[in-house]
Amino acid sequence: MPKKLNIGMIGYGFMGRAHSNAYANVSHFFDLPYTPVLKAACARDAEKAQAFANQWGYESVETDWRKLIERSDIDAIDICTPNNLHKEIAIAAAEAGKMILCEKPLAMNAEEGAEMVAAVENAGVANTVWYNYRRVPAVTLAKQLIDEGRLGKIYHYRANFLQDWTIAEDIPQGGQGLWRLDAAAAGSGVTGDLLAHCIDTALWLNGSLDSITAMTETFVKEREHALTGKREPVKIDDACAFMGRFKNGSLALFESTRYARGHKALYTLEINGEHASIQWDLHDLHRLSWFDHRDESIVRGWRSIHVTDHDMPYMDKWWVPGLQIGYEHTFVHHVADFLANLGKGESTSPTFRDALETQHVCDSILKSAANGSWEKIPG
Ligand code: SOE
Repeated sequence: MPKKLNIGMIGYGFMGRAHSNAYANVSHFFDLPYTPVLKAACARDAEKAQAFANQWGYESVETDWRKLIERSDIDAIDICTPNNLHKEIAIAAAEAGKMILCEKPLAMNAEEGAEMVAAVENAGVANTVWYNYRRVPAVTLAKQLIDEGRLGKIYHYRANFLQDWTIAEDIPQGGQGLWRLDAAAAGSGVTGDLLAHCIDTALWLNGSLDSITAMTETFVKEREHALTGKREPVKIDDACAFMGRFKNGSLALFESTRYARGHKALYTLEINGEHASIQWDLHDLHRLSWFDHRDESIVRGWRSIHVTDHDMPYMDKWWVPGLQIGYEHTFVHHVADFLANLGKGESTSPTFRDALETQHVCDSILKSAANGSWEKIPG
């Protein structure tokens, strides 16, 4: 019989829903040593917190996250707030001995991130950061193929995360939903929000980055602030591109923007190795493209692997081969890994420490863009 793991969820937006869905469904599909219980939902607005709790089946509601953390019936805190609250909540939760599942990016910057790492490591509490795209089965399969050496030496890693939802100048900054445009709440723009996903996946698949040089742009310079009603300077980056070198000698070329008209969430990656190449595209997330130069020349070409067979990562837990899964399942996989690892006393990657490396890369990108410099990644 699995043990119960009582979840205290802070925040009720897009990610609060994605994580709640994962907790609610994981035990139906995975045999695990723990089963999550939706114990309490927390948000400042009591009515909204209650509506969220009713919708997802949380047993109780809190309006002060400190009270939630003090509760002895809560085992794990899930942080789904804007980025500027991650540090304070995570440190308080760690000091109270709670496990922590924190939404990405880890923090506003690496300095904050380092304090959070110290807090969870000193407290010895299980921790993870929700960089969910690692757990798309096709991406996990890419990791397997790379680790098996099938690509040979890696020469190039290319990634993009393109959106187009902030082009209109009359979109305000700040407030619910739009805090991502407010530097005081988000820390940075696309660098921490989108490129951080690409960096997390890249560090996992291809190892650490050594150095980078970057450029950023803020296309709309002023927006009304939802909280003050005044037009205020926009301090986030709307677009960011960087190139760099990985420690394994391969070259990096990354781009993210919210100004690529026609693209809603186009996360693509391509890795070129000595023997073979891989491509993946979030809009077609259940497929992995594979080119192997060792194939006989008359049949050599890109193949599109439909990642649904039961010998492919996570897929034996879902439907029959040929039937695909989607975005929400990546969060289910993350919770499943977290609970399975908890049973073994092991940590679940990306841990706070893993996510701090991504945070260092993001900080270096912003520093390089501001100074026009090449930056060595610290650590
Ligand atoms: C931004 O639009 C956003 O929702 C990110 O915050 C998520 O992390 C990304 O997965 C999808 O886009």
